[in-house]
Parts: sequence; structure tokens; C-alpha cells
Amino acid sequence: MTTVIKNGTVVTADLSWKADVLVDGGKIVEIGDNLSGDKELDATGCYVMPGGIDPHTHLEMPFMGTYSTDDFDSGTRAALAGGTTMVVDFALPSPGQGLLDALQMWDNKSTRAHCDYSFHMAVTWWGEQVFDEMKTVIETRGINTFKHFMAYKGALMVQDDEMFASFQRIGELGGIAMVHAENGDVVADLQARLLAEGNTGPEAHAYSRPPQVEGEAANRAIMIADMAGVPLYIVHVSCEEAHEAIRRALQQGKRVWGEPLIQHLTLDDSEYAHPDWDHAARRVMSPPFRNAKHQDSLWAGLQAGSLSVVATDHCAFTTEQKRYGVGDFTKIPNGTGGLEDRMPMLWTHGVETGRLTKEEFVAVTSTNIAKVLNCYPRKGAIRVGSDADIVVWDPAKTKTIAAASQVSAIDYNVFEGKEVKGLPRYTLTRGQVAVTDGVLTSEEGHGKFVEREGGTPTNTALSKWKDLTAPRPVKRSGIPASGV
Ligand code: DUC
Ligand code: ZN
Ligand code: ZN
Ligand code: ZN
Repeated sequence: MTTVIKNGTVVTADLSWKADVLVDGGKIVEIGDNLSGDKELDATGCYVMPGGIDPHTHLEMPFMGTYSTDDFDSGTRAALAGGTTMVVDFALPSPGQGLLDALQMWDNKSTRAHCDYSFHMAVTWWGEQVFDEMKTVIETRGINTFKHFMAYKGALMVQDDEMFASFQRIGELGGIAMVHAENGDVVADLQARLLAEGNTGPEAHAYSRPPQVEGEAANRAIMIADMAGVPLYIVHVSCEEAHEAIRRALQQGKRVWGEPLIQHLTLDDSEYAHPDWDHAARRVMSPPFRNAKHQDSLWAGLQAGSLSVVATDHCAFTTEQKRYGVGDFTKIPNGTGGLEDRMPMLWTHGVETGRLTKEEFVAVTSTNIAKVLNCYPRKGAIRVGSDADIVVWDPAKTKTIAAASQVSAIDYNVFEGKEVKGLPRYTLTRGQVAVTDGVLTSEEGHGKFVEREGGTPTNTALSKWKDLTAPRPVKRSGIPASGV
């Protein structure tokens, strides 16, 4: 059965034009005028865009003594409701656990997905097993992105020597290193100091993670990546200090990508000053929300191209879970939701305000990340032969974001009360209509793992230090000729 999307304007990362789009067997088979199909979707007044790709989610993740509440079922339904048709989750080995073992756990959980998905692999410890299994992960599953936590001391954090060893291995295998950039030692020290001073509330979370801890770690990761000869992707860039490090690296010819989150772009640190404990705790995530100066920097980065992808880090905990941290802010599970709201919030605050063109919107919500992940143009494109992951976007449709009407399984929404203009009329996942005007008809298990090409075409020309192992011009040994 064929489906035709009629009378819309196709919007890609570089071009917009009026055309119908014909879908068959889950793929785009024709783009042109006056097309017909068995089933017709009316896109009059709408933009026909590649479905969003959220490159950063944590669905049903074991973390801080609990599990994030949105799983591959509710999480991918929330994604589709908001026009996102692919998510990339982090397979997270516990320290000492093998990569393949962790991957198996994520394979088991993800069978419930309603939209397509892929994984990044987290490196939470270093040893021969990790070294060996990295190759298998790339070669058998096409997972070429490996994330390192520079924070969460005593849990997920890796040391610099581990990171350097891991980065070199990833470089050798043609992959991409990723980091959560925060100096975990400094955070741990600040946390202890704040608690000792009686600062136990959620606002202290933000005090314990100032922009400097992020800027320092981003700079360090960039330098270590440079010495290891590996491209680097920095997740949830929230501040000017980290952004500045990325800009400098890019101008030096280093291959670095920066990923801001929709939360950091649109919510600021005044949220932590709210008199209600629950309100503030629900917004505890790492890095924390920042002030307007940092937000302006992130928006400027999207416009300038020094930041290339907007994600969510969707890691949703209920109010009850957040209350594990009553009396000790360091025990509040870190994370916020956003999967359902990323596209409408970015459209409203980016395109509607004139900060981004609609083509730039497509680039930062879909196309750019598909390229980084090596799954473009299968994903992230409206092209003949691409997967029919499509959002028919109605720029006139409005709503007020409310937990009461959300798909996510948690009991609040950090964007509660925000008006958005621009929402999906239809969301298609590999040709299947999953959303029609806010009504979900998606199917559990429809989502499939997206294998990616191992290696990356961009893994070249980055490092002045490529010859770290080359012969040195001078090798002196022994003692001075004149004696000691
Ligand atoms: N930050 C969060 O807020 N939650 C999940 C992990 C992370 O790095
Ligand atoms: Zn993180
Ligand atoms: Zn994360
Ligand atoms: Zn379901």
C-alpha cells in the first residue's frame, strides 16, 4: 500500500520547495507534483520535514539508585508525539561489566520501541575486555560512538588515563569519542562543602556545578582527543566556557561537535530559586540550567554552526523519585524530560523568533546528527530511497504544554504552561502513520535498531599530534659528556 503526502512544502536542511511525497514499503519512493497513492495525507499549509532524531536519551536507565521512568515504550511514544522518529540511547555497562553484556540488556529493553533507535556505547571503566569488545561493537553493530563520563565520581566517572587509552582505541577503530564534560573531582568537593555548610536543597545542585567545571572538562577532553587523534562529540553543552573551547578547537581544525539541549536553550537557573522544593528538584539535571548569558551563547552557536545538534538527554524521574534527595541534594536523581517537547519548543523559540531558519531547524534536529552517526541519508533526509521517517509540521497549530496531557509517564513537565506554536499534524515512522493531530496510533515493537556504518568519513585531518608514536628527532640517554 502506498501513502502520498499531498500539497505540502518539503523542507530539508538546505532547501524548501512545494512537492508531494510518495511512500511505499517504509521508504520514500518519489518526490514530485500531482502524485497519487492508495492513502492520502493532506499537508496543505504544512512543512514536510525529516522526522527528528534525538541523539541523547536515557530510557529505563539504572541511575542513582533507581531507574529512569520513561522506557522504550513510553519514551518512544513521547518522541513520536513530538515529531521525533529516531532516538539514540546510551548502553551503559556498570563498572566491570562488559560492553557486549550491557548491549544485550539494551537489546532486551528496546524491543518495545515504537520508533527506530540506535545506541551509543558508554565506557565506564577501562581494561582489556573493553579494549577487545570495542572492535566487536563497531564491526557487528555499527555503533561507532563511545561516551565517557568525566563526572559522577565513584560511579560512572573515568580517569584521564582511562580516557586517553579509550580515546586512542576509538581513534584506531575509526569511531567517535563522546564526553559528559564536568570535572567530577571538583563537583564532589563542592558538594561536600555545600552539604557541610547546611546547603541541602536542590538549589545547591546548581552551586556545585558552576560553568567552570564544565569549561575545564571540555577543554581537557578536547586536548586529550587531539593527542589521541580521535574526533570528539561533547554532549549537553550548557555554557559559554565549554562552547568557547569548542569554537577554538574548530578554528584549529580539530573535529569537535557540540550538542546543546532544548532545556538549556529555553529554561534558566531561576528555576532553582523557586520556593517549591519539588519544582526545583524536578529541574535538577547535570549540567544544571544556566543564566541568560549562557543561553545567548548557545543560540549563537546554533546560528554560527559551532554547535550542531539539539538534543534532550531525556532522563525522566517522577516526583517521588526526585524526593529521594530530600535533605541531601546529591541524592536527587539527575535528569529531566524533553523528548515530546524538543521539536515544538525549538520551533517556537528558534524559528518563530527568527533565530533559526526552518532549514536550520531541520539541520539541528535531524540531518546533522544523521551525518555524525553515519546513517545519512537513510535517516535525516527527504530523498528518494530514504526511510519514510517524516513529520508533517503544522506551523499554525498551538498548544499549552501540560503534564496532564503528555505521553511521557512522569507526573510533571519542566515546560509546564509554555505555549508552543508549531506541532506535528502527522508523524510517520518508516511509512507507518504514528500520530495524527495529537492522536497516537503507533505500535509497540515497530521500532528497529538502526545499524550504522562503522567508522566515520570525518575521522581525518584533526590532530597536530597524529605522530605521537612517530620517531622523535632526538633520543638522548646516558649522562652529560662532562659527567655528573
Ligand atoms: N545528566 C543528567 O542530568 N541525567 C542523566 C545523566 C546526565 O549526565
Ligand atoms: Zn551527561
Ligand atoms: Zn545523558
Ligand atoms: Zn506500548
